[in-house]
Amino acid sequence: MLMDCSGKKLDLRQPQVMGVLNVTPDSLFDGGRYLGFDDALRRAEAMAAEGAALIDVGGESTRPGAPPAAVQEELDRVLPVVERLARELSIPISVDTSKPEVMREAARVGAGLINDVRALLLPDALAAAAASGLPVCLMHMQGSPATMQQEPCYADVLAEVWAFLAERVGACEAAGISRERILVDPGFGFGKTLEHNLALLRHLNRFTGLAAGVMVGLSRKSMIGLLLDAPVGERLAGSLAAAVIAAWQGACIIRVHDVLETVQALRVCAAVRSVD
Ligand code: 8Y7
Repeated sequence: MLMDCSGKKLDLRQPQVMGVLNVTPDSLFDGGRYLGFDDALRRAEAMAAEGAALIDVGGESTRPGAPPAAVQEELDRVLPVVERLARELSIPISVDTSKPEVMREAARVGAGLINDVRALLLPDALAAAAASGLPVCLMHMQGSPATMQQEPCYADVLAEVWAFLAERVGACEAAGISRERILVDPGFGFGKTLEHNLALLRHLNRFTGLAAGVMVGLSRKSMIGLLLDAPVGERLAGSLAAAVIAAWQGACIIRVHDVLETVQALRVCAAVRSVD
């Protein structure tokens, strides 16, 4: 299936890699390294050359405990980068935001997808996303970034995350965003313990029927760190294993920091999966 991302086509029949481009001063892994405009462009070009099928540009840190960014600050960080990359690169540019103002402006300058960790729940976000005509990724989070890792609690994590995403898909459809433009994401690490994350990954295939596809972000997250007892810089192999487990179960977009390595791992996964 091909997803139309503002005129650029995204092939969801094979698992694809989304490269992370943080333009925040304080993100988890590459924070502070890609702040400058020229550095951000170079980094995005490198990820495209390594085989990324899309680039996710984010200007608000959602790491646990992070303070919220002001609207103007986020616009100032994100828009110039989205505009330039959308023009220069042949792959779609995704905007990682929850703010309706950022969605509207990013769409205007050429963004191809809206990636919202708050699943279009902020006031006016659903209307702004619908009006943009862009595909959306709806992510599950329990609580808010400030408090989400304090005491994550579920009676049945699979059922609750599934029900939340199903409700948000329904809300999108009611607002005029058709299913073929909707991706869902269980939100690894967003208000989840290691056990919750492992259960979601083990049973990720249960989410594939909810919308057009499943997206995941597992790259270098603390669940990998906990399993390996490794700092963020030493989580590549673990992240690749998690990416393959997700793709094997049908995830179609894997959001990562390490594009080349993940592209290679997914190519092997896709080749085996395509055998009858
Ligand atoms: C995710 C994400 C982050 C994720 C989606 C990090 C913006 C934290 N994680 N978006 N964003 N899914 N859809 O470690 O898992 O990259 S930020």
